[in-house]
Parts: sequence; structure tokens; C-alpha cells
Amino acid sequence: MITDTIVAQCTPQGSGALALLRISGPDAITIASICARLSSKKNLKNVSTHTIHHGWITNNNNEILDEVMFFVMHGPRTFTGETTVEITTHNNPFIVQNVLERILQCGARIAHNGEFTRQSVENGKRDLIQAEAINELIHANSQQVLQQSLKQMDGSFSNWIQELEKGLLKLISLCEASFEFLEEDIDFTPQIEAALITILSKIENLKKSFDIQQQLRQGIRIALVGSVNTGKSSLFNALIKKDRAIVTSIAGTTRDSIEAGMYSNGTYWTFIDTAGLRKTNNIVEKEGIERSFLEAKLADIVLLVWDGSRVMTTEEKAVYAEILTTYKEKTLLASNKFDAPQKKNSLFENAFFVSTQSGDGIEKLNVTIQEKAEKLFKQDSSPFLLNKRHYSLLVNCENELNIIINMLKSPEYELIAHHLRHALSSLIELTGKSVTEKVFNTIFNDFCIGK
Ligand SMILES: Nc1nc2c(ncn2[C@@H]2O[C@H](COP(=O)(O)OP(=O)(O)O)[C@@H](O)[C@H]2O)c(=O)[nH]1
Ligand SMILES: [Mg+2]
Repeated sequence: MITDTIVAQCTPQGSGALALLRISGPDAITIASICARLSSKKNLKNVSTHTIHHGWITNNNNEILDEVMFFVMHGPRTFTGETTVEITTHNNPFIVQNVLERILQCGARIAHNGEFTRQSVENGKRDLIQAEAINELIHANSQQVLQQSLKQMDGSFSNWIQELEKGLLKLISLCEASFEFLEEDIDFTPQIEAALITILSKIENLKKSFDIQQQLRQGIRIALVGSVNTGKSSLFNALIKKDRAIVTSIAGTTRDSIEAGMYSNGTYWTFIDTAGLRKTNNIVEKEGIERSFLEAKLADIVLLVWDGSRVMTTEEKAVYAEILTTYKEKTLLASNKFDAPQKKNSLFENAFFVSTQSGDGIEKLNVTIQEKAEKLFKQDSSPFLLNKRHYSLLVNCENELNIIINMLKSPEYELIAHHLRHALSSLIELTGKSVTEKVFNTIFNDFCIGK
């Protein structure tokens, strides 16, 4: 039972045309009516539900704090399920602050992170998975994640889990029936085993998507790796089409990695320009190698850059070859400075020959990077978005089911039913039907205030 009436700014902080403040809870209208003056001279308490009203927010001396619009909605037909008043103010941080303080003075309290969504879960408007999907939706940085989270908000994943729950419940009742048919010697194990195998393979498929999803969530990382002065920074600028990295002919200008993010083809991309493998007295510096390897490891795509007009030293060859073999699948080779006279290099025979100076080959390289990225997204065949909480609950469920599979040779139905119940409770926790206060708090802490 929700007793508090809460308030927060739902739009991002900072200045802009408008800000939206939401008051939600049993006293939302009473509280708003204390500081609201409507141009229609009506009282907020008497207006019909789901109507919009022009007016002002006033302080306790009846002075105007801002000219606003009030959107009045009686529960439960609201986002939170609670009675809600949304106030659109002008978006100046001082105005927002004054209005917020006035609403607090009238009896609301400030909302915690994610508390509006939490109210909606407590009121049964959506389950936990759907609530989490809202957060995913807000932070989605690819069209694919956006589509998945929209479906998840609509209940696609919750329905999938409910189907599994039903399957497990059926098995539990089978086990219970077996106690009654003990004398009649009916063997339920084939039936139980078949059902378990189906459920396990469904979970297994979903889990496969988790790693790739985690990776893609941050967007696609493309690291430019290679020796100093091969033209990584120039290529970085050409690829992001901005003069972000500093290009000079003095080796080692790019001291640390520079990142640039951009949206392309519905995906978020991060290009990383690394400091590069630096040579001192013809020895490639250990530090540079380690950093390049680290960037390569973290990246989804490694763009290994070479200066085609130069002869590779034995040491460089060793480092390049090692990067190439360690990260074969995700590495693309770019041989730069194609405008200059070329030196033969066996490692880069099949590379993309580009010139950042003339622009040759850049577009083709760009297209190839895009294709490689698309392939990565295709690996995520799951219709659902998994977070760490989902993943670990699915693993719990899976473990219990595997225990049962191992017990089926000499089945003890009571013990099987016990493990089935454990498996079931992991699934139930996913949608939040049996979630403890502590779990609730950690989940909603990830949300921002005003959501
Ligand atoms: N001839 C030629 N020089 C280039 C090309 N791309 C970069 N350079 C030059 O190579 C030097 C090093 O470039 P930079 O991008 O800073 O290399 P980084 O150290 O790998 O980041 C600079 O003097 C660039 O002007 C190219 O396509 N052709
Ligand atoms: Mg550089």
C-alpha cells in the first residue's frame, strides 16, 4: 500500500524550453491544489481526470513562481498507478528548484531513484522485467536494443518466463501425482526428462545471447592499433569525419587513447585512437605493446594500421603478427599512405590500402567496418534483453534442473519436486513476484531520479 506522495523532475536537468515535474501518490491533487492557481479559476480538486489546465504555481505569499500547465490524472489509469499531477514549467534550473521546493513545502517528498517506476510495479501496472526494460529503453544505444526493450516493456520476456513457469508447475504436479500412484508402478521419468530438456535448451539459448549483448550494450568499439606514425590518428579523424585527434609527424603525439562516439546506421560506435606501438632505439616499448593489446582485447573490431611506405622491423613484425593471431576474428588490416611509394609487406598483402591524404579506400574500409559490426549484431539472435540479474537467476534455475536430470535414473519424486520448486522460485523472482525489499532497492537504484 503506497502512502507517500512523491515528486521529481522527469526531464533532464539543465536549461531548455520546458521541464516536467511529476507528483505521484494518494495526495498528489491535494498537494498540487495548494500551490496551483488556474486561469479558469477552478480548483484542481474539482477538475475531471486526464485533463490539462493552464495556470500558475504560487508561493505561500501567493506570488507567482512560474506560469505552467497542469496535467491531472486520477489513479489507477496512470504510469505509476497512483493519482498523478504533472506540471510543465519553464526549464530554468532556478524555476525548477523553486517549484520543487514549493511542492515539497505543500507535503510531497522527493522521489528516490526509479521510484515512479517502483510505484508502478507495486501497483501491478508492470512486472520487474517490464520495469527494467523501461530503463533499457532510455539508455538504448542501438536500434536493435531499442526494439528489444520496447517488446520487453510490452511483456514479451515476461510471457516467455510464464510459459516456463507453467511447464515447471506441470512437472511439480506430476511428481505429486506420483505419490498417489506409487502402488501402480507408473513411471513418470521419461515425461519429466523430456520436459526438462526442452526447458534447459530454451534457457541455454537465451544465455548464449547474454555475452554478446553485454558487449554490444556499450555500442561497437573499434580500436585503431599500430606503430606510431602509421597514420592512426589521421585515419581516426577520417572515420569519425571530425578533427578530433591531433595529427602530427612527431612520434607519440597521442599519449593516451582518445575516444569518439557517434551514431551510424542505428548503432552507437566508439572509435578509439591509441597511443601506438612506440619504438625507442629500434625496440618497441613494452608499455605501448601492453596498452595496444589491452585496447585490442576490449574492442569489438581491431583496426590494425600500418604505414605501407615503410619497411617493417623484425620487432614490429613480431608484435603485429601476435595481435593478428590473437584477435584474428575481429581484426581488419589497413595499410595507410597508399599515395606514397609502397614497400612490400607480407602481413599486409590482403589489407585495405588507404590514404588519409588522398581519401582513397577510406569509404570501402568504412563499409567493411559497418558489415563487420552488423555481423556482430546478428549473433544476438535473442528476442530478449538480459541483464546480470536475469542471467544469474536463469543460471540458478538451470542448475536446479540439471540436478534433477542427474537424479532421474533412480528418481525420488519428493526430492525432484523440491528442486523443481527451487527452479520455479528463481523464475518467479525474475518477474518480481517474490522479490525482497533489498533486491527491489538494488534494481531501482540503477534508475535515475524522475523515472
Ligand atoms: N603520405 C601520407 N602521409 C600520411 C597519411 N596519413 C597520415 N600521414 C602522415 O603521417 C604522420 C603521422 O600521422 P598520425 O595520424 O599522427 O599517425 P599516428 O601516430 O599513427 O597517429 C603525419 O605526418 C601525417 O600527416 C597518408 O595517407 N599519406
Ligand atoms: Mg596518433
